Amino acid sequence: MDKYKVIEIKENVFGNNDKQADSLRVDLKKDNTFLLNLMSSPGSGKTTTVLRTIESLKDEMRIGVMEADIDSDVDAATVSKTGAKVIQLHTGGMCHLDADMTKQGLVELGTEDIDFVILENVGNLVCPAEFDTGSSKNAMILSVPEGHDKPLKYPLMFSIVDVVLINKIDAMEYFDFDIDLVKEYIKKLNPNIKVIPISAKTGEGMDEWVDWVRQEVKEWNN
Ligand SMILES: Nc1nc2c(ncn2[C@@H]2O[C@H](COP(=O)(O)OP(=O)(O)O)[C@@H](O)[C@H]2O)c(=O)[nH]1
Ligand SMILES: [Mg+2]
Repeated sequence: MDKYKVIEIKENVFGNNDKQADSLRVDLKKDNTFLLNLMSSPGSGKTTTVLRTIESLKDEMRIGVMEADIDSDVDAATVSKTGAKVIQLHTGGMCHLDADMTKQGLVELGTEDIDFVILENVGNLVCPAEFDTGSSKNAMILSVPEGHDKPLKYPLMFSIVDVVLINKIDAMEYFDFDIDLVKEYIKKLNPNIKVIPISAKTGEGMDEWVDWVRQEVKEWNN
């Protein structure tokens, strides 16, 4: 049997989310725990990227994963096989996590023995962009089959993240995906953003991604 907890998290409708997010960041900083909020559409490769990231960093830092989903435990079951500490969060129909829900997850996960927590947010390019989870940094994945026009359709998501992974570049030849154009769209929305083309399948580009994570975790703990 794989070992992971499944918890039902509830939205706190009375709190001020921005304030709760700031306060969660202060607590995480004190704890030397770096929280990465990873967002994307369903199927763009979050879980596959999480698996590769754990594989690359598990000997350097203690990693925890919070898998958020409306109802299933599929991703927690997959990630628990890596040996990383993982819990499944059920949002009970909500298509995002807010800071209080994230905190409920972190309390259940237990962060005292964790340096780096990855939150795989609910698959959606709209609602998760509207709620600060209290994360140290925000990342998103855009995969090649989704098309290069997505920054034009979901500008908020592209403007609130620190890094965009362009995933499934191994499949580039089968899709009409203009990587230079997508970078141009993204930089127009968010000039300071980092864009990293990867294939979570073949591992291409993963070194640059993992270096980014390593650097951010180091800075957070300084
Ligand atoms: N060709 C290709 N397929 C990928 C890549 N990354 C993920 N996939 C596939 O895309 C599907 C969805 O991936 P998953 O990680 O579950 O996406 P999530 O829903 O965002 O967590 C799976 O069939 C993966 O094997 C990639 O880099 N290249
Ligand atoms: Mg997933």
